[in-house]
Amino acid sequence: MATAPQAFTPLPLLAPDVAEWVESVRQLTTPDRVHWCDGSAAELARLKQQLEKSGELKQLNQTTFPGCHLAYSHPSDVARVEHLTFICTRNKEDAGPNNNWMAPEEARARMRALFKGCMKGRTLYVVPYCMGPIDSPYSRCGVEITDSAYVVINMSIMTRMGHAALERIARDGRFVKGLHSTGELDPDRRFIMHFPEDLAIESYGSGYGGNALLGKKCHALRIASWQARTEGWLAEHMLIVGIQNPQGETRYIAAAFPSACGKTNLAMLIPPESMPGWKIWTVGDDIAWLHPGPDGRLYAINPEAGYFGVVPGTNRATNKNAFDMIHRDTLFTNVALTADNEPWWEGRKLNTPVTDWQGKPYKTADGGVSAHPNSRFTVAARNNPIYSPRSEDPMGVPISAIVFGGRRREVAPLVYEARDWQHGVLVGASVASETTAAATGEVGVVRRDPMAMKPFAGYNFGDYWAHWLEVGRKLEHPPRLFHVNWFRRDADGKFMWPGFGDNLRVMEWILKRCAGQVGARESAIGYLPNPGDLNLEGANVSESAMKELLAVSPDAWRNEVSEMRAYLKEFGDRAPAEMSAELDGIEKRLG
Ligand code: OXD
Ligand code: MN
Repeated sequence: MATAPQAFTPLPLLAPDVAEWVESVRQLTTPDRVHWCDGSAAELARLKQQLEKSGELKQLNQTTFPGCHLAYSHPSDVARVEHLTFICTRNKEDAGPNNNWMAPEEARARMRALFKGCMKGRTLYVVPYCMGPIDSPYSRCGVEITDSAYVVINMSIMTRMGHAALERIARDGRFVKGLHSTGELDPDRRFIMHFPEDLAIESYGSGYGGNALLGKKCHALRIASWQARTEGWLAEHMLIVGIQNPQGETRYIAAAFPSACGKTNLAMLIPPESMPGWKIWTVGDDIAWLHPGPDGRLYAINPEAGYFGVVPGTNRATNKNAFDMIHRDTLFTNVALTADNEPWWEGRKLNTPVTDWQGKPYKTADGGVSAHPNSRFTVAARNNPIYSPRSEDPMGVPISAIVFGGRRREVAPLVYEARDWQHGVLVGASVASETTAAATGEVGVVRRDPMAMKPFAGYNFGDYWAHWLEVGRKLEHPPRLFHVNWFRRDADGKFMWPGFGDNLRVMEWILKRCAGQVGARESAIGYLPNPGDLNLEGANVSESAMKELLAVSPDAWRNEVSEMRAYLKEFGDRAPAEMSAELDGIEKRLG
């Protein structure tokens, strides 16, 4: 598999730019070997064997978890690192107050010093990948160079990786350059740098998730959002789901939620028993690339081919589809282990752990968690029992509604509809959420996370909202825009909405709104369901809870508007005037 150090192999002749770049990186990083990944099953099997031998990968119980493995990360390397993530545009204003910025020359110089000789004794893997179906005009390609075989295995699941991607790069004549090294896994020598003007990413010192699988957050969101702005489309942190009603009609919704608000659960939703005849199809669970289509509607593709999902909390009751899906051909990272060599996590329900997410003996009596709260599964989307065949459609799926959501104890009602696209852009920009474990930092603090893109927009949010407005103007039949909040709590701190499968009730109302089949109550903040229009048959929600879930408190919203004004101010002139006009409108309607 691994070849002697070499400058060229027959493959790169297909894409000479790739070969030149790989050679320059080889000279800088001085690996012992260079391996061009072809994406074959044999290659994958060899890589897994190699990591099993070195102890970096552990085979799990092959009777109950066939094809499944476990990897442990370095204990200091368990999540994305936003404070070490930079957007390096020539002009600081282009990165905006929403990003950390570093001048490109300074960033390049720092990274060059880190990468110099860093692959000595290691293999340099060249990973050509395509984000989106290979034959879609909406797909975009990249090449990740990495010294981590674990990253290669993840990329082979998460993207269309190998030969076909390299061929497409040769046809496209362009690709995103991603350079990654795990370095020493030293938090003081860790940076995730983005150079949108050069379509380039440089990541050093982490082997974890979004820091290291460069196709995902770095390319498909940060770099792609920049590319999308220059090309007239949107790269968004959204799931895409097909919802089939009992009449057999399927409509598609894209939905943006901050990390760990149940995106994967919504994308793989299981209808409650009291809603027979409904069916859900997953197109994507994390990222959507949205393009105005020839018929004036908005079309979405999922650029990814797999899921990198949070494990804890997954069980038969919360998400049976996901639970079943991760029982074969799944790579687990940082979960615990049972005595029978099965993966274990908090909320799995079955069995008990004997070792924790670092492989150390675990005693239940200690009270701490055994699986890391941000432990993950990497699994092919095709493993999903409700994988939508339309995921492979090169033209994508038409989007009827875009749904924004956050994790809010109060203020935001269960669901409301924006008055129009422009108001909807403000609604999206106002998304806020209580923080969770997916990013390092404090848990439980409310932070603004516009369109759930705070950690992922590759440029100034002011310009980003202007671009959203621009895309809306181009759409003859734009999707309707909504906001949901599954996380409202009562005075005792208890969740008021059952969530999970019951969220389909809200989706049903949303789709009825899109089809013009149901009216709504106009309020200062948008349209809310009329009492009785939300299908609650078989749901365990009291009438009084429902009333509270759909209430709009003028005081709380006046406060929300003034907070939002202060937030927009941070973006100065770059924040579109339309957004303040929308805030004026809400304030006026609040009276
Ligand atoms: C993710 C995230 O990992 O949003 O998908 O943090
Ligand atoms: Mn995400």
